[in-house]
Amino acid sequence: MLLKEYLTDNCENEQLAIIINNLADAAILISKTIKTINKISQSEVNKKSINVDGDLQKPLDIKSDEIIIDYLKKSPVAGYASEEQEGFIDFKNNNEFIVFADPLDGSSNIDVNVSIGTIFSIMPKNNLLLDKAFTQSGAKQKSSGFFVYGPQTTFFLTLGKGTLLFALDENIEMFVIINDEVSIPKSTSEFAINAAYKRYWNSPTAKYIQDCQDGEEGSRKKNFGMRWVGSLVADASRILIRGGVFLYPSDARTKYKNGRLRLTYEANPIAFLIEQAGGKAINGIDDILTVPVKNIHQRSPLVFGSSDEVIIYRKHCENL
Ligand code: AFP
Repeated sequence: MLLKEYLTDNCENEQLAIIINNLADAAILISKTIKTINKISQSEVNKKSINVDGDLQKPLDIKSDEIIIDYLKKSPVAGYASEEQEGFIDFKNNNEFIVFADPLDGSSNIDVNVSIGTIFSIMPKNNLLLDKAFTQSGAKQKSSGFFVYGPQTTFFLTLGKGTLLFALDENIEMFVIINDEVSIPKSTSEFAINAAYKRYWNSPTAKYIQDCQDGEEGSRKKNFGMRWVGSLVADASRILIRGGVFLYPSDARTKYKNGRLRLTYEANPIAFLIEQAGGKAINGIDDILTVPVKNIHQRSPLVFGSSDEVIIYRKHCENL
């Protein structure tokens, strides 16, 4: 079944269906743009700038954001917030839905050909003025998804009725369902964390990871493996497909005392997909989807994946 057909049959709100179809078309263009990178001079690719939050910004980050804005301007969308924009864009209309996006997540992997992607979250304004609508908690999402530009271009989507996985059929340039009921295994023996920052970890994180590393001789009585792509969409895709637990906790670095990832356009959309696939997503203690939003670029600790492991990690945080 094609994405368009799935949305016709399952998305009650026609405007929401149009927005998702247009975001999918934007992703297809972003995917193509990335693949033609060899036609962009290497100096252009490596040109760096800094975004509003002090993070590295590359030409493809900006290009991806521009592509999404072009497609949203053709969609029934009232406003747009992005990692690459300081404040939200007001499209000056009375449309009901607003969109958050990380236009190109994992951009430090662009010039080394590692999977990167686009993350989005869609919410209704709920009769709020735009500035208030953009500070609603993740529980208000009506849809979220992310595209992975990797060996295949894939697309995880939720409308709040489970999580689905699509793959781009390059011959017809359309997304086709390959799994209509993505389900994360409750248990796992694979964790994902950037172990280089061990000296910055809080004690719950240090305890949880040490127990995993102690293997079957330790308290967990089983061996664990580790993966860390350095691209949230790639790690989330693996976890949605085969299970696992992802941790980007708060740490002792000043810039990351609330974690590195952003709540509105990274943690919230990922958490919605993970929960709809039977997993859990927390900031340590609280479910991500309940965390109050104070501003668009607010950072949050993020631990998500196989529910058994997230529960064990949460117990360490509760015992802190
Ligand atoms: P970039 O977009 O700057 O590459 O950051 C990617 C990311 O936001 C997320 O996709 C990764 O999971 C995480 O940062 C990697 O962070 P570290 O580089 O600190 O491991």
